[in-house]
Order: sequence, then structure tokens, then C-alpha cells
Amino acid sequence: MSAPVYAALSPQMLAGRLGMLAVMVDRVGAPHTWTVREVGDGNLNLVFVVTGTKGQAVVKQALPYVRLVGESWPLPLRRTFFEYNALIRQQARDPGSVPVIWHFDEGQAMIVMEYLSPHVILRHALIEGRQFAGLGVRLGQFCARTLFRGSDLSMTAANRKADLALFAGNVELCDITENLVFSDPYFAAPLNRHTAGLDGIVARLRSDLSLKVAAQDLKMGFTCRAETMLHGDLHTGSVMVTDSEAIVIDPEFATYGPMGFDIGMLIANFLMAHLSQPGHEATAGDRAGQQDWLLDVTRTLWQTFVTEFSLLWRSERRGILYQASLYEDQSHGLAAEQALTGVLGRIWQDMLGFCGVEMHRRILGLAHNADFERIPDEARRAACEARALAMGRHLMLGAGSIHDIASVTAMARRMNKEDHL
Ligand code: SR1
Ligand code: MG
Repeated sequence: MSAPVYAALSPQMLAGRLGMLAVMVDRVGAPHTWTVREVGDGNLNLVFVVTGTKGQAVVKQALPYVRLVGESWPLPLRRTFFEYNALIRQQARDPGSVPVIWHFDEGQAMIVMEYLSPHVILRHALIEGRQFAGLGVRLGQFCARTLFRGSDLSMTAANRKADLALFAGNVELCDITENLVFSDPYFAAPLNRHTAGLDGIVARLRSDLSLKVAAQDLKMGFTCRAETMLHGDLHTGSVMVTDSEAIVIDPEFATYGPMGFDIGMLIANFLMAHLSQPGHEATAGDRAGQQDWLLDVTRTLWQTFVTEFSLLWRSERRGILYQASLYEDQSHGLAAEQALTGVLGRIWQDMLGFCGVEMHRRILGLAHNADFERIPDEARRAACEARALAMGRHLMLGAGSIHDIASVTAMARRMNKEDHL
């Protein structure tokens, strides 16, 4: 019997389509007991929560178009294939860091996975002013483990090349990143929008020729330097948290790219969370503690990344690059340390640049973030966004003279005191 043709699911269809799956009956319960809610609030997909007598499940299904825009922007269903393949690799490279997959149906572009409870989307929690112990450590470890173990530093040549070929097929999702992140913010692209009040700074940024060159240099890094398997869209909306856990979701943009990309995007989102806090104040200064904590997470995230990456470098460097046979086995361990310092230095430089473009595209492009969007007062929102735009520019153009994470957090603090409108 041939597999049913793809059909976008609705809550009413779920029991009929998934009720025969043993894993659903075993873990959720008999289909007639299910209640289903569609909870997707992302830009691309349908997400259902199924509740039965035994438990709950998440069913994520791709739509054949960009949900945020509509059917006028078709998008291939096979992005779910890349998401599935990224999730199983992330689970292997950093066990417990991603949701457990229960079932994958390529034809229906559907992944059934564990329902994370009482986890919440990190971005929403940060806007509410919530804090989570250990967050920077956990996310720093995730970045180091997935970036190191997905690269030529760790993988066998055959596996690495097979994965490079596999993820090279994620063309349309990469195309979104290539245009929405690296190009559209720097000219008046049709789908762009920005807060009223930013016109002046937007015009200045779009006529900043060095900035345009820097953005395209970064884009060239993204398209040409296939250093490791990236999550590809690692922001605070791609992390679900409790007081003791951080689980990374949604790697449908997975591709091979530069090591600094994921961590740069993630740090950008913590910096934007920091810079948006004044817009969420009920009384003057009541978000100061949250702002401090967000910079603390930023610092810890980067420092943990460096520590964990260094540990993996010293203990798991079994790939085709910087082989121990050249260094440690020749009693030249010092040279391996020198090489590590060089690699981390290049990741740092890339990280700063990618951080800057992410700050720009979330304010100037199509896909904005709730940290700023939920500031109801437009003038306050514009003031916060202008600081982020200015900081993004400093990071992109000044990367060569920014030497440590303390300088980045100090820059963020300074920005809060400045008016960039
Ligand atoms: C058209 S998709 C826009 C954005 O949403 C996704 O979450 C990615 O961040 C993408 O850039
Ligand atoms: Mg997403």
C-alpha cells in the first residue's frame, strides 16, 4: 500500500492520522481520549500538543509555505528531513540537549516528539523577567559539543563528507538566512519593516558602505566556510527551559557553516533581551537586576563555550584536522595549544560579526523578535532598538579591536546610557 499523500493536519485530523501509531497509544493513550491544540507561534510550521489519558506529545508538521507570509512564499516540506537529521545528531553529540523523537514521517513532513513540561520558551520567560540558574553553562556546553563534534576536528572524513553532502540539500532554508540575515537589512527590501522613529538611524546604516561590505564578508563566511553542522537558527525562541534544564528545539535551518555562527546568533539574542528590558519596566529601573543577569548569562555562555571546546580539543581531537600525530605524539603539545588559541580567536571574531548582523536583521528585516515587539510604546521601543542597531554596527565593524567578552558586556551597559535615535 502506498503512503498517504501529504496533507496539512488540523486538530480534528490528528486522531485519525496518528491513532494507529503504537508509540502514541502507548505514551499518550487511546486516540478517542485525545484532545489536541495547535500551539505553533513560529514563522514556519504547525505545532500540535496532543493530550491523552497516559501523557502528552508534540506533533510538528511543516507547511508547504512560510506560515508568517502565506502561500505566496512556497517552502519545501523536506526541511523536516533536515530538522530530523539535525536533532538525532545533536542528541548524539550532546545527550539530553534536544527533545526525544518518537516518530518521524518524511512524507507527511512530521516529527512526533516528547512534550516538554513544565518547560517554557526562553524568550517569553526573559521578557517576563524570569531567571534560570545554569542557563549560560548549559547553552555554552551545547554550542561547544555540537560545533566541535560536528566538525573535521572530531568526525571521520567519510562521515563528515557524507553529512556535508546531506545538509547541502537544505537549500531553501539557507537561502532564507542568506537573504533575510545578511542582505535585506542593508537595503529597503520589500518584506522589511521597522519601528516608526528609526528612520534616521536606518538611513544612516543603509548608507554605511563599510557596514554593507562587512555584512557581505560575513555572508561569504556563512556560504563558503563549511566548518561544522550548525543549528542554523539558534535564538532564545529555540530554547525551552525549566529551573534546571535548557532544551534546544527547531534545527530546521541546519547546515554546514562557520563555527561562530550559532553562538553569535545566540549571544545577539541575549544582548537584545538585555537592551529591550527598559521597554518592559513598570517603574523606572525595575529591570536593572534582569539586565545584569542577562549580561552574566552572556559572559558565562561564552566562557563555558571556550572551556568546553578546549576540553574537547584536548580529549577528543580525533578528526582530520590538527591530528595528535602531528602534535602531542611528537611531544609538541604546546603547538596544539597554540593552534587551539588560534582557532578560538577566529571563532571569536566570527562570533562578533554574526552577533552584529543578527541584531540588525531582527529590527530591520522581516522576522522581528518579541523582546522588542512586545514593547507597546513605540517611542520606547525605538529607543531600545536604536541602541541594539548601534551595538550591532560596533560589533561588525570593530570586531578586530574587541578582545574579550567583558568588552562586549561593557559595551551593552554603555549603550543603555546612550541615545542613538
Ligand atoms: C521566513 S522565516 C523568517 C525567520 O524565521 C525563522 O525562525 C528564522 O529565524 C528565519 O530567519
Ligand atoms: Mg524556528
